[in-house]
Amino acid sequence: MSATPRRVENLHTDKGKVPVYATGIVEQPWDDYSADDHATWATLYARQREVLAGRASDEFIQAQDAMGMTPDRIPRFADLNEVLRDATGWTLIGVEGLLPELDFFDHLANRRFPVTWWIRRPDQVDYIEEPDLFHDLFGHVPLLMNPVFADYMEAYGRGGVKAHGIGPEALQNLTRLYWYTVEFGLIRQKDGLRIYGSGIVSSKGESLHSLESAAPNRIGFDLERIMRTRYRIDTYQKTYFVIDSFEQLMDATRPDFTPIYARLARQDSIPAGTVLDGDKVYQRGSGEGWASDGDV
Ligand code: HBI
Ligand code: FE
Repeated sequence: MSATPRRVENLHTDKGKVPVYATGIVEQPWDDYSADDHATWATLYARQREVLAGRASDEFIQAQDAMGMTPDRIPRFADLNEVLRDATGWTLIGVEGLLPELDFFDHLANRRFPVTWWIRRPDQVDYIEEPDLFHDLFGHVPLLMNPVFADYMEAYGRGGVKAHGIGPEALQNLTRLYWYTVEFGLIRQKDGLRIYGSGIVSSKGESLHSLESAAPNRIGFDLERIMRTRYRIDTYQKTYFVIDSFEQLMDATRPDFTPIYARLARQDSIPAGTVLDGDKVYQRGSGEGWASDGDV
């Protein structure tokens, strides 16, 4: 067994937090996880499953159970890969932390999902600034069992590789799409709004905030609206976008985005907390009705 890889975390400088990018692929050092590591997984897993009952989308809960994830101990990537590969052809690879965007997109385009090999320390249980094993494994991996979402993630990766070749503005537009769907997306079920975004499902506070707080906007999915909307990474989101289904998400990514990027380049970006005329605004936790300024 090679030596345990080192944790790669954001650098805290006098200019604030600077993300550190590492591109290496590492074997999951499963035998090196400490009792604290497994206890952190168990605590977070049990707590989140309790919070997510009635709040996470049905697909998320079904997928996580189908994967055979449990709170007992940190899952082995090799075990999950057997189930995941059969279901949708995706496999997990161990990484040290955040990857440069092109590396990340290339992995997604080849149905490889990068999972950080290390889990947060016990004192970081309530908040950690960068994606750790819990965020990636508990938050991102289950929905890769869902065939439509699995297709969306591959299509997203392919789009990311293309956007990277077009330029920084196209990349920014596309990164916003990832942020407001894969990381912080809500989905409408007949019994109400539910969470599917990984950044929400892996956070107790945001799981409650996203559905029950009066503060954030909840706006119906609109591709170009999302691609224009700015976001912050260090606070709860001011706006969540709501899809009707993963098919809607997959359909939205079918067209070639090049003309969309060209159109967006001529438009201003939208501050995160803004509501525009014509936005489909959902009330908190609502399932059926939505009201918009232009509603008749
Ligand atoms: N790297 N390991 C890892 N995990 C991510 O979720 C990730 C990343 N690099 C870039 C990134 N996400 C976002 O900028 C995406 O929007 C591309
Ligand atoms: Fe993430």
